[in-house]
Amino acid sequence: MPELILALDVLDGDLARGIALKVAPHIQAIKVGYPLVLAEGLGVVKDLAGFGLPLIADFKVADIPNTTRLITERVFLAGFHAVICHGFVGDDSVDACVSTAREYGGEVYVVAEMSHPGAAQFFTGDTPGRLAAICISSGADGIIAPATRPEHVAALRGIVGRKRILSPGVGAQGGDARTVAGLVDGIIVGRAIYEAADPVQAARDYAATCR
Ligand code: OMP
Repeated sequence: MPELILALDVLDGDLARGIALKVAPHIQAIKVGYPLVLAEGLGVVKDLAGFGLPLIADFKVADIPNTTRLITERVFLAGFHAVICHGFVGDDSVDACVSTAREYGGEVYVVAEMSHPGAAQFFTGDTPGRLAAICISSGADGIIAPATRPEHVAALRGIVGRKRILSPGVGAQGGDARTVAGLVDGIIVGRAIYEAADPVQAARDYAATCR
């Protein structure tokens, strides 16, 4: 049964807190990225932590190991529970992210393949599989894999085994929650919940899909 993860990419702190409050009973985690943090500051993380749900930092960290370590420290000191990093920078950077996360009891997810159309330019051939293999070698907790390409998610499951797969691209990007629900550990949904006429009902519906 996959978790439902809300991608809270709104730009206003009050709006973010209001949506989180309403949909919290129907979701298992909240993902926060650059849009909300750059608009409202890192303090918003402490507010959202009040809902008692794990908070995933979607900063798609992609840097040299030292900078990755510094970023990852700030992520967990800010109150996040997990961080998303890129794997294409190489296993030394992912290793730095994982070892730093472990110092704080945090989780790391490595992007194996992205969900948007342009991802087909570089996340091709054996690249997603090699990125998924970095998740294994680094001891990361799982990968990000695209709901928009469920057959790729199925192939990546064959590589990561019991590691967790979190899958964005559902709803606004055209991915179908039902199709990937049986393949993944979490579906990530943003606009299809927070821009819905009734976000609570939308979250309820996705949660039902996950059951
Ligand atoms: P919606 O398209 O509004 O549901 O949002 C999807 C969320 O997942 C956004 O926060 C994206 O930044 C994120 N995401 C993708 O859409 N595609 C990816 O390949 C990876 C991510 C991610 O790492 O979360």
